[in-house]
Parts: sequence; C-alpha cells; structure tokens
Amino acid sequence: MFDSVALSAAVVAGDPDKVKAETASLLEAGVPPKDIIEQGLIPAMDVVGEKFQEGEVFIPDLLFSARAMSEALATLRPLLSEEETAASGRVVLGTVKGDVHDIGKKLVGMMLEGAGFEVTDLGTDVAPSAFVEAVKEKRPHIVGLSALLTTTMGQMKNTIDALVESGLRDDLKVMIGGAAVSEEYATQIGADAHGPDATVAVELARKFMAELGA
Ligand code: B1M
Repeated sequence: MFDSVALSAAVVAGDPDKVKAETASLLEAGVPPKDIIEQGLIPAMDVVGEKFQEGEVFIPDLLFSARAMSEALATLRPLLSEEETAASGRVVLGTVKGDVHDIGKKLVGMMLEGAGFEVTDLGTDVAPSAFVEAVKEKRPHIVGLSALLTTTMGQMKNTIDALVESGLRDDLKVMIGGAAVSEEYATQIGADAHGPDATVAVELARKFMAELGA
C-alpha cells in the first residue's frame, strides 16, 4: 500500500501536470505501475463518477479527469509492457456502438499487450459490422467488447449476433467488460466470459488461449 492521496486528488481535479508529476514521483519511489493504476488512478475515477452522479461535477470535469488519467496511462504503458514479452495471441478490442468511454478499454488493451498479446484496438463507438470486418481481417483468437452505459450494453449482444451471422463466432472467444455488465449478462448474450477488471481480463485471455489450444 502506498500514499495515493495526492495522485487521486490530482485526477479528481483534472490536473494533467500534477497527475504526471505524482505518477513520476511514485515510480521513482518504487511503486509498481500496476499498483499506481489499481490503487491510485481507478479509485480516483470512481470518486469522479460519484461526484458526477451527485451533481457536484459536470461533463467537462469528467473530461478533464479522463484526460489527466490518460496522461498517466501513457507514462505507465511502456513500463507495463516490460513485464512480459512473449507473443500470446491476437485480440480485437473496442467500445461498442453509441459508447465513447475508452479508459477502461485502453487499460485492458495495455495490460494484454503487457502480457504479450497482439492487440488491435478499434476505438470507441464501434458498430457490430466494424467488429465483423476486423475479425475477417485480423483473425483474432479473442474479441473484447467494452460498454459503460446501460443504454449501450445491448450493442454487445448485437455484435455477438453479427459474428454468429457471419459464421465467425465459433472460431473465437468473446470477452465483455465495463461497469454496466456482469457475468450473468455475459451468459445471457452468449459471450464466453465477463472481465471485471483489466487484471482478470488478462487471466481470462490466457485461459482462452489454453482452451483454444493455440
Ligand atoms: Co460517463 N458515465 N457518461 N463519461 N463516465 C459513467 C459510466 C457513469 C457510471 C457516471 C455516473 O453517473 N456515475 C454513467 C453511466 C450510468 C449508466 O449507464 N448506468 C455515465 C454517463 C451517464 C455518461 C453520459 C450519458 C453523460 C451525459 O452525457 N449525460 C455520457 C455518455 C457518452 C457516450 O458514451 N455516449 C458520458 C460521457 C463521459 C465522458 C465522455 C465525459 C467521460 C469519458 C471519457 C473517456 O472515456 N475518454 C466519462 C467518464 C470519465 C465517466 C466515469 C466518471 C469514469 C469512467 C472511467 O474511465 N473509469 C464513469 C463513472 C465510473 O465508471 N465510476 C462514467 C475508469 C476506468 C479504468 O474504469 O471504464 O470501468 P472502467 O474499466 C474497468 C472495468 O470496467 C474493466 O476494466 C477496467 C479497468 O479495471 N473493463 C473491462 C472495462 N472494459 C473492459 C473490457 C473487458 C474487460 C474488462 O474485456 C473486453
């Protein structure tokens, strides 16, 4: 455990310079990058979400905090990738149609890359047809779908249905994640698993590769 108060406060305040400086000083003090993310950055974004829900902060504030967090992730990204390097498999990842939240999805992509996966990140607001095209082109072992809104989680089912209709579903594993979804929902829509966070997402991806015998 480390003192994450200053880092968290800087994320909540949406101050990218302070976030970068605090991240650098924690790294210098020997705090592992994963701990900075899991114990400092993510809980801070939860605080921002609560403040938004309570009407204490507004959309521009969310954006400032999101940008500040992205700055920190950019610093931490190369350090995460140093941990493991062997190529493990291919993943196509994206936030589903209608949804622009991308921090969690980016984090999952970074952790997968760190574990040696080749990740194609399709970005946000990705239509089912765009996932289908990417699967045809990249031939991934795993498709990862992210959604943070209750209004967009239905697009996960639409995407899986599109993969089924294109005859691509049986050859790959589908993982879903994001604040809006659960293991129960994964089962309901025919996904193979729900990843509650980026660390578990990597564990699941490794398990999938073993099941695929790849
Ligand atoms: Co939005 N937003 N937002 N927002 N936003 C939430 C999600 C909300 C919970 C806030 C709240 O009310 N408390 C709420 C959703 C309510 C609901 O649907 N039940 C909400 C809302 C309502 C909205 C708008 C509708 C607001 C409006 O316009 N009135 C709007 C929608 C826009 C759209 O998408 N069409 C909107 C907009 C935005 C911003 C653009 C301003 C900004 C996003 C900026 C960006 O991403 N570049 C934003 C933000 C920042 C948030 C909160 C505050 C933080 C999200 C975040 O980045 N968390 C969020 C509140 C919250 O979640 N606490 C909120 C940090 C991130 C690391 O966590 O993304 O959960 P998360 O990812 C985790 C896990 O979920 C998991 O691993 C990650 C790491 O552990 N995971 C996966 C995620 N994807 C995965 C995929 C996997 C596996 C695991 O496998 C493939």
